Amino acid sequence: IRMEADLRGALDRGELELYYQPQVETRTATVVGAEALLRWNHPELGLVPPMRFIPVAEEMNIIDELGKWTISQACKQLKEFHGKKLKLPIVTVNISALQFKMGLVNTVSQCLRETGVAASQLQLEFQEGVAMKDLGESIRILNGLKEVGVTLCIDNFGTGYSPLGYLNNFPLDAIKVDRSYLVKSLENEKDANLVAAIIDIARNMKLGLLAEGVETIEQYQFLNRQGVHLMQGYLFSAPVSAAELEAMLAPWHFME
Ligand code: G
Ligand code: G
Ligand code: MN
Repeated sequence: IRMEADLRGALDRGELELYYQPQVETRTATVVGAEALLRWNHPELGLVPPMRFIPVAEEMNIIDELGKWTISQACKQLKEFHGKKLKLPIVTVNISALQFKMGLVNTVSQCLRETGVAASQLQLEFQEGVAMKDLGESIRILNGLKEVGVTLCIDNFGTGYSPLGYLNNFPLDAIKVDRSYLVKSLENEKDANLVAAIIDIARNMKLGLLAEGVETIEQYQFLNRQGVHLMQGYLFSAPVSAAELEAMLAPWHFME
């Protein structure tokens, strides 16, 4: 209840912060991207996780404002790293269902224009269910985003009770294998086969594939055997502050 009142001013008071979880190309051990994860530094409650305040923001109808801040902040961070000649090819931002229908194309192109960041450096990720309602409208929005030039990724692939046909209807670039499949895949062969099948879907449909929630060396080895080389998870790094991420980035030597 008080959270509502506080959240209204959180943006203005600068209490929101983006954390970043590195995405690693395992063959070269390089950070090739980072997922932006929103945090709220509440003066009394401490660090409030997004699961607690994003639903509140949606209810309060300020999710578009919050989402705009997030996209803009991600772009500013990209610009800052670029200015420092640090290599971070992509930042990927989570988009919630409500935000998706709230002028997202305009918001994205405005943020890119204002910061001068290349559209190809920004990725948007959303859950399967997000675009399932109002299919025609969703496809228009997704096509609009592709026209702007950002890349589109399905988060938590396979967990959304969505008919697989959307893979043909949506202009997608990549999917993220949900952590739950990965955990189970090391426990029994059936689940391992399921992960292999998901990997085949991505390959056959020419989609990028990233495994999320990689926590153990065994999981890494399993994925490696399957030919998956793009990973994100605690094994590599938890979500960290921008300053901590900076320390993990290699310089673009040709820009010297
Ligand atoms: O690290 P973590 O607790 O941050 O994230 C929890 C959940 O919150 C994830 O499902 C993630 O997708 C979501 N999330 C994190 N940041 C954002 C954001 O900026 N916007 C939206 N809509 N969801 C986010
Ligand atoms: O729904 P989405 O995939 O955006 O959620 C990302 C969430 O997963 C964030 O809360 C993030 O902190 C968390 N996360 C990231 N890496 C790991 C991991 O290796 N293990 C677990 N359990 N959670 C992770
Ligand atoms: Mn995500």
